[in-house]
Amino acid sequence: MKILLYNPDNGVTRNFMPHLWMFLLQALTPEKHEVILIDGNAKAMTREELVSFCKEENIGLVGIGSMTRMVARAYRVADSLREAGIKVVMGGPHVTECADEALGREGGPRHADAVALGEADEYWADIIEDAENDELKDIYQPQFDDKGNDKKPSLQPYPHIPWETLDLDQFSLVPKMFRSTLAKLGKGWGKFFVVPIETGRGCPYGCEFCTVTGFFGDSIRFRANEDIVEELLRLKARARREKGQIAVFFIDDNLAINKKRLKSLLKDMIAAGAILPWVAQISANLLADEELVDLIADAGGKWVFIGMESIDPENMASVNKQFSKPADYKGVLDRLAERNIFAITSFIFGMDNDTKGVAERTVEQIESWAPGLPVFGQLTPFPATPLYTRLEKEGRLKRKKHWLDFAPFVMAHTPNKMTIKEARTETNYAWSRSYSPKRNLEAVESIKEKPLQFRISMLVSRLFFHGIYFPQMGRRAWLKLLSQNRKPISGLLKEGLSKWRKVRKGDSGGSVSEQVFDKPKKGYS
Ligand code: B12
Ligand code: SF4
Repeated sequence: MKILLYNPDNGVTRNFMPHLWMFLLQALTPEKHEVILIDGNAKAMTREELVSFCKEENIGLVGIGSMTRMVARAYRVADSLREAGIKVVMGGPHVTECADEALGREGGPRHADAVALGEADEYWADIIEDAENDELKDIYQPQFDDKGNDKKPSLQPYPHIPWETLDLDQFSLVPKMFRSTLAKLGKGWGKFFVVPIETGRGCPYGCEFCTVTGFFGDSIRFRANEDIVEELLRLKARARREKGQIAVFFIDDNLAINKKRLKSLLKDMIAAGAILPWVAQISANLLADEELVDLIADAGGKWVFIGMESIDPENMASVNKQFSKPADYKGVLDRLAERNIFAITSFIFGMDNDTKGVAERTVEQIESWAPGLPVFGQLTPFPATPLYTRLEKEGRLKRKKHWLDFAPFVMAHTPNKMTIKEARTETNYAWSRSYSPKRNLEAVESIKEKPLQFRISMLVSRLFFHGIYFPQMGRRAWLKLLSQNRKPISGLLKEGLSKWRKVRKGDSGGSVSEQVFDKPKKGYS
């Protein structure tokens, strides 16, 4: 049977990396079946095109995965496929919590032939077998243990995802208009992929707004170090073979949740030379450990995603995240920046103690720290979270099923101390100020003592990052952005060119790129 795994586009713009679940389920599919992957964020297709594609390819089963924010879109795609007689199974965090909605048991239309609850690793093959025999059940879920809890996959062994041979072309991040020019610049510049890798699942912290503790559980399961190192080495070999740039996103919710285990993993990566540039999510409270931060730098860590949420400790307490202390944020970012690691800092507006002006107060603080990539969202009650239950009890939910009429940056409940409209204005202010040409220039200049490649990385990341959250896909949008940011771009280009000329005149050994992009010094600048 031919199976299509489809990820609907998120309605904003493209994701910067593919979703792991597709590769994982593909790897867990019995060999006799063929699996095709399409990510709507990377390869835009109308519903009609998708249906024709499935018919032409004789697809027997479509698997759709979705977060809450794109579930309405996922349902529409599923409806079109089912109308054309194609079987659909849906999985992921949203339908796990709202299975009845997907199955039309709440009075609305039915969208899926079957739903997959929780982690599907151990029963995905059963779904395929039942689909092949035309015996799909409504609901699939993990087996239960003696206490009636889901039996979670141990992750040891972990499926072999054949990164070395997978067709990743739809996921190259270099915009088409720049590919040929960049390819001429040097080895591997025409292609760039960010590949998701997990090293463990679960989080014990239970922040009020988060689905992770409920979904993956509060005890953590880790993969074996050797297995992760082997996966990284295969990716590194591919990057070398194809002369492409590959970076890794460790998608664990908190890579350092067990510091001892992370240190041992990083030491194993360093010993095996399994070093690729990587990004990981780590909470601020775990980044005070100097040895750990040194190891992160030595093992290739370039960016750390930190859920900072708010600069107001009262807000942090209100969402059960008081373990993360705003007073520590500056120190954490400085410690990282000393090692040339920068942070993607995530903030939430519309929290219970937020008042008008919160964006300005927050951004002012952010601007006094080491530069990074701030991200701003709003407090969102995802189904089955403690936050959803609390707001429902308090009668504060304005749109109980906000996902069915998803609107970016429009809150589903009224914040305590401002209106929904004000929360939106605050969020827009924070984004536009933080990624203005003025701020981009300041961010690059604030690290002028750093080697050239870190400043280029800071600027390029800033230009791209805004595009993850706001549409920035067309040639005109890009040209406008480049023109607005011409000052730092031309400054860095000039510096790079003059270094390049010097290197060409009096060659002192090593490759041109090694000499232009100074090798980072030990002891850090
Ligand atoms: C990586 C990640 C991202 C990446 C992008 C996603 C990507 N390309 O991978 C980034 C950083 C960009 C991101 C952004 C956001 N994210 Co995010 N992200 C994650 C994260 C950390 C890992 C996802 C992952 O790969 N997990 C590991 C895989 C193996 O698990 P899985 O996807 O759940 O898949 C398993 C099962 O669900 C099931 N399954 C899944 N799909 C399907 C489909 C079928 C057919 C079947 C049978 C089974 C199945 O089988 C899989 C194997 O067991 C999760 C948290 C988490 N631990 O999952 C949050 C998470 C998915 N994100 C979340 C959110 C809210 C967001 C944002 C909206 C945050 C924000 N306010 O901006 C944005 C949205 C961005 C956008 N434009 O869409 C929420 C979603 C909650 C919900 N109910 O929807 C999560 C769960 C985190 C949380 N705090 O609650 N995210
Ligand atoms: S927000 Fe992060 S730390 Fe808090 S429960 Fe979710 S995954 Fe864990």
